[in-house]
Amino acid sequence: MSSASRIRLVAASAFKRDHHHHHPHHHPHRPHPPHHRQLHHHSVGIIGAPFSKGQPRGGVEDGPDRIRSAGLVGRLQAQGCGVKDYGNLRFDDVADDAPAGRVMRPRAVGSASRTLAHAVFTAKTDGHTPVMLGGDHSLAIGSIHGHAAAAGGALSVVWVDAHADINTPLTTPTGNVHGQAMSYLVRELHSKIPAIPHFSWIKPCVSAKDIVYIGLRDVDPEEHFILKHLGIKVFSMTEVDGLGIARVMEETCDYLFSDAKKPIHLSYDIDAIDPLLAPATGTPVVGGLTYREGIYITEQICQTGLLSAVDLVEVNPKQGTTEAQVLSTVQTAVDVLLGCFGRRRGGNHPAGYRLPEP
Ligand SMILES: [Mn+2]
Repeated sequence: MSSASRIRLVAASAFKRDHHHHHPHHHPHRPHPPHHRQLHHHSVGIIGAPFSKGQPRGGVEDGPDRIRSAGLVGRLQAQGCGVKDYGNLRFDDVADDAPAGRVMRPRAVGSASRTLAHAVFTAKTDGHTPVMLGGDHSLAIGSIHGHAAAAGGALSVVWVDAHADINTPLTTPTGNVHGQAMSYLVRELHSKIPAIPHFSWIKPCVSAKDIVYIGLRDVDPEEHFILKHLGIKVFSMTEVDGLGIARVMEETCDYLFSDAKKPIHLSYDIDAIDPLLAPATGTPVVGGLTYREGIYITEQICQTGLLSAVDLVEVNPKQGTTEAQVLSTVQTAVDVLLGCFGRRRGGNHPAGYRLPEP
């Protein structure tokens, strides 16, 4: 082998390694956004929350381990993130958990949410960006509550979902708390929430004006009333179709940053993504986000430099009819999370990278 071709091989392998590692860095000739530095210092705290009692289907408790099995930790590390995996939470069994009004399994949900709130609070105060792997979306009660307590001030919530999950205990058609999670958190709905066993610790901690929904396409009439009545910002699939996802994200950021730049809580329900790609979920709805739209949301949220906690919920391996369906759902979930922490589809390279000299 000539020395010239050996050099080419060395250079090629260096680039291959670099490509493989996906280190986040902007190309040097482009101006860096002001939050540029933060892209290199993600420290992720993974919290598994194998909880399914906010809805009736078994299997969603297997979500955290399936998402880990797809290589989440290693891939986050490969793109330059520090990762602490706190493992899976263990939730108390509640023997007698009769419905409270329409609300199903209230004691189990209330107590699991409280456990999760403490875990998210701890991960935040340890200096990590918590990633809560669900489990069903009732877990957002605990996740957002714990995040708000640790942040100490107002949060923005970006809720990416086919559903609004904002039924109150009195409007819920099913009683499942995963369809009510937001109602317990919004200050403006506080007077509409009755007392529920094991829920008394929950204090509303998000203002209606600090919420943006993206991807909605299955909203109950009572929920639609709430969204309109409170003036909550919604980019349903109609707006995604009409404006395009780039404009939706531009408007999302303009809206959220119009007064102060608050930490962002991203609550990402995998059912926001079209069920052709992410079918292994409890309540799939046709006409969802494409892979590209779903990932673009995460790239743009990451670029704000304000992402402060993430939920990835409702991956239910038992709802897949084939292993390929489960894998497609799980791999999409992993890509959503990688996008939250600096992965760019245009490629990345480490900050200190230097071309090999001949
Ligand atoms: Mn949801």
